[in-house]
Amino acid sequence: MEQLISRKIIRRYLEKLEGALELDAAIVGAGPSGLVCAGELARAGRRVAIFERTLKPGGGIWGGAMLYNEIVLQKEITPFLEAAGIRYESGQDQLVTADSIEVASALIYRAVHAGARIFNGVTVEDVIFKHDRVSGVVINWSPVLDESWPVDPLMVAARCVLDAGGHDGLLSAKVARKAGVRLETESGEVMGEKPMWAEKGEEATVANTGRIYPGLYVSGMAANGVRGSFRMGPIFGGMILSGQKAARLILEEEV
Ligand code: 48F
Repeated sequence: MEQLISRKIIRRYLEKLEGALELDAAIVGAGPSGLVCAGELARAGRRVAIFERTLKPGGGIWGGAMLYNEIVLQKEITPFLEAAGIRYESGQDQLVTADSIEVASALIYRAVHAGARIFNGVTVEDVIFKHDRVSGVVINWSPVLDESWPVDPLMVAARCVLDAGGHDGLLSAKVARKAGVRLETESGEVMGEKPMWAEKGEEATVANTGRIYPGLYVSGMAANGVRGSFRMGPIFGGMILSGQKAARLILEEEV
């Protein structure tokens, strides 16, 4: 019995991993923008996988604000919330609140159920860079990297890569540094996130979402980190719109 359990798990996992070695889009990080983008691309029939460093897809959603597990969204996002089956509380102003656990689990379920694969505990440590284009990701088990063990990674080919890795745009910075290229930003490099300004940060995260190098896209807070815009804290409408915009652009421009 025990060996049957093990065999089933090993076989199935390897089937999933092997099925993800050639992707239309490889997404770095299962925060809200990455999850929304993955769900939209999978619903459009594209091969998409998310590689998430931690055990827990959902990124910054779970903890709400200072562990108060509620998040705030703009009223205009409510059609998306309703389609995703997420309940919310509405008042007189332009903001609604939702339970962060319900939002995180709904976004994860929607992405996976639409056909996106999430590989948790896997870090994207580098990209494949060929013919002046980002062409995939280089992955390794997060604990291997945390322990600095000298273990070589595996590689996944992808027609494009989305850096949805959150606040600092670290992967994009690594691409620019290691490939020695200028990114499609004002300064040609990762500009660094600015302090808090909720309204500006929300607008910017959507405006900043897009291609920053052939084959490389940014969304969510990584987009603000890369293009030097403000942060916005526990308001999440911009993250959802950013994920949708990333998917739209990838469908139009890449796959
Ligand atoms: O930061 P994060 O939640 O992504 P986001 O879509 O959303 C930001 C908001 O949660 C919040 C905010 C309010 O609107 O400002 O912060 O920008 O999630 C990013 C995910 O990417 C993972 C990381 O563990 C997190 O779950 N991640 C980061 N770098 C890597 C990675 C990497 N190199 N490889 C794999 N996963």
